[in-house]
Amino acid sequence: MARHVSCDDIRTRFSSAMSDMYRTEVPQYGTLLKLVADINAQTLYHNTRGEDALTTRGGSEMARIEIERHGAIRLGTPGELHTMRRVFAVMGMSPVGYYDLAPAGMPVHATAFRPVTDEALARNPFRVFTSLLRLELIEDDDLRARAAAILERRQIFTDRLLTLLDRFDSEGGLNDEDATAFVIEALETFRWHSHATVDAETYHAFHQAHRLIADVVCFRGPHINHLTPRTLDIDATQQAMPEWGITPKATIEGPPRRNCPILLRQTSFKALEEPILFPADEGGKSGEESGTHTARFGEIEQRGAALTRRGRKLYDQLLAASRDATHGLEGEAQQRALRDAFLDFPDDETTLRREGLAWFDYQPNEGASVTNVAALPRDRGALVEALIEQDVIRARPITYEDFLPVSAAGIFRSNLGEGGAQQYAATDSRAEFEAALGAAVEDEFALYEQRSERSLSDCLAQLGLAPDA
Ligand code: OOG
Ligand code: NI
Repeated sequence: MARHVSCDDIRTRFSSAMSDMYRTEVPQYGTLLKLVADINAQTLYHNTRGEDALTTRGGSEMARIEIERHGAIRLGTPGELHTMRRVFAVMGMSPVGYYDLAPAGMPVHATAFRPVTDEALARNPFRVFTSLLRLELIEDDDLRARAAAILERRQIFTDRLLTLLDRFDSEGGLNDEDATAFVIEALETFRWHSHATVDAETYHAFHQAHRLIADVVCFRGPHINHLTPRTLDIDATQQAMPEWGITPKATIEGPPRRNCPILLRQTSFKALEEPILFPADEGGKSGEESGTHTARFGEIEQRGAALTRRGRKLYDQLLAASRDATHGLEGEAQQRALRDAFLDFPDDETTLRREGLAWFDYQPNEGASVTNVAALPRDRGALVEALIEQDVIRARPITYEDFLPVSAAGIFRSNLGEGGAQQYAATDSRAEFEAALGAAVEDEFALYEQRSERSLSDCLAQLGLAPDA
């Protein structure tokens, strides 16, 4: 029997093919890649934040940084989400986390498909923020029914892709030929279509209700709306963007610049106004009509340490509290106010670790050994601290692999335009989301905790300090 290609390989082939496709579709994305590569090289050369900006196991993060991307798509129906989970499963990507964007005025909820193990993340951490339109939030009955009918009629996956998904599910993998076909077929779902599926009037009616609704409902598929490279210095990249002919949004989302980067900082360039064609009306009285649609943009991100629940709570509190101070500010002034608002968030690795605010990965230092076992503390926390102090082991922050709902809402907003801001009531729709998905989303905190715990027990075992009970 032909051997199966590993899910990690299929993911890498797919993300590289998608990056190539997007570069052709949106040339500014290609410019952004060059700029980020340039800044990363400079940052590493000057090493001010270079290798230290790479958290977990420096070596493997260095290898992944050049290919590291995240993307985003917006789906229309529960069935689409269900099949999309099977598509990502072929690439070793699982749904992690639940993001409700309704409180931020977006009629969608979402998850992030991504690899979850140390090994798979080190190979290629490709992630896709995947939202599902919540039709029930469209107030107008008639419009809601029209949207549902249009979405019901479309098929965003090719027949061949569906056949390959069945084969993957029944045989537990794909051989090389099928893996190649899978990448080609799956890419079709993410492709841009400049022909809308509805006439101009219908498009404008959805657009009026919410720009996001028009973007999801009026096209043949869920075009990839951005692909994001990872920068080692987002402030420098943001600053350099205009010289490269790119206009960034005014403020960087997420935490302020710090000595120990935490979570995720992001900025984007504005969505392009792209020409589209509406089909001729049904009576054939008029031919194709031209128009424009803004959806696709470019984004960059800088990743820092994953926070524990406790750290995350502090982050959410400080971010909420900062809102008054940063209100109406942009650029440097906004970042300065944000920095002040975050002074209560410890900014050295030792405190972050001792106070249980961030997750760490533990490894024995090369050639290190324990000389006097009897003299070591018995309490695990104290033991770890003693071993770090004696230079026997090294702790490094674990990289945050997920997204932030407030930042995501900021990214959505800056690319959909501020007009037509909406308020939706917060309703917990996680159960509906998971029913559509056909699975529970994984808890990101539990994943980080497992990875941290495993690294610590492996590390202690390597030093002959494995707990015997
Ligand atoms: C997704 C926006 C969220 C991020 O990086 O937070 C996102 C979208 O616009 O569809 O990609
Ligand atoms: Ni993004």
